[in-house]
Amino acid sequence: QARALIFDVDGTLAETEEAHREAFNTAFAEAGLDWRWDRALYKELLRVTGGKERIRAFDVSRNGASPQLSDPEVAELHRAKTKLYAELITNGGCSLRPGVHALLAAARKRGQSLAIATTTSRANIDALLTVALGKDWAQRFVAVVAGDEVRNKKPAPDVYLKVLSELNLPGSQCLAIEDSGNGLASASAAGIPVLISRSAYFSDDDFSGAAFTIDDFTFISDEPDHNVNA
Ligand code: XBP
Ligand code: MG
Repeated sequence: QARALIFDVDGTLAETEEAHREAFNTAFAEAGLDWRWDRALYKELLRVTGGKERIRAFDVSRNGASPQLSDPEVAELHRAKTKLYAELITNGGCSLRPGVHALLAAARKRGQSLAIATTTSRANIDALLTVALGKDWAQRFVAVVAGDEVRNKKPAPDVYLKVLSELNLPGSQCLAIEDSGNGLASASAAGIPVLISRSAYFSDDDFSGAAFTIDDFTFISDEPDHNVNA
């Protein structure tokens, strides 16, 4: 069995992208921009990982060589988006995907270490997991690495390589749990086998490089999620 399970966050632990999308759109409106990302457009934009990078890519796709926003303006817009996202998650909640609580509990029982490798920011992980797992959530994870803590975001392997060095394990002894083609590429490039759990936005990505592909985690346990939330 794998000695550690390394989890992606967005799309894998929880279906967060609609909250991200709403936060982007509210930030655009509050900044006086006439930008609006509907689901079809957001699905395309999700190919670009990272919120700041996604805003920049959209600006360039619209305005070519003379983008509307400077780098500091992109950073400020993304700061506002991050604040709005945390508010949405903290006030509205966002449950973990079905079976995730059971999977975390089962891994713990088996003695597997848990880790997180994500493109989003630490503030966003904190908002999500404080609601879902409680304020001491970080104690369950041996390593947590977020997007801005490495040079290159997924599909580059950086975030997974940093997790492996914190776990002090080779990739072959771990299992990455992901939902997107970019996540699969990132973990694979770090030498980690990947289990894909298909999510709302990425279900039609190419997962031929994955070790396993499943639709959700409900096979893990018959126990209702709330019984294994300890
Ligand atoms: C998630 C992302 C993130 C979120 C938005 O990718 O790409 O950019 O969409 O979060 P993954 P930020 O699940 O592969 O980590 O705005 O904080 O980047
Ligand atoms: Mg993901």
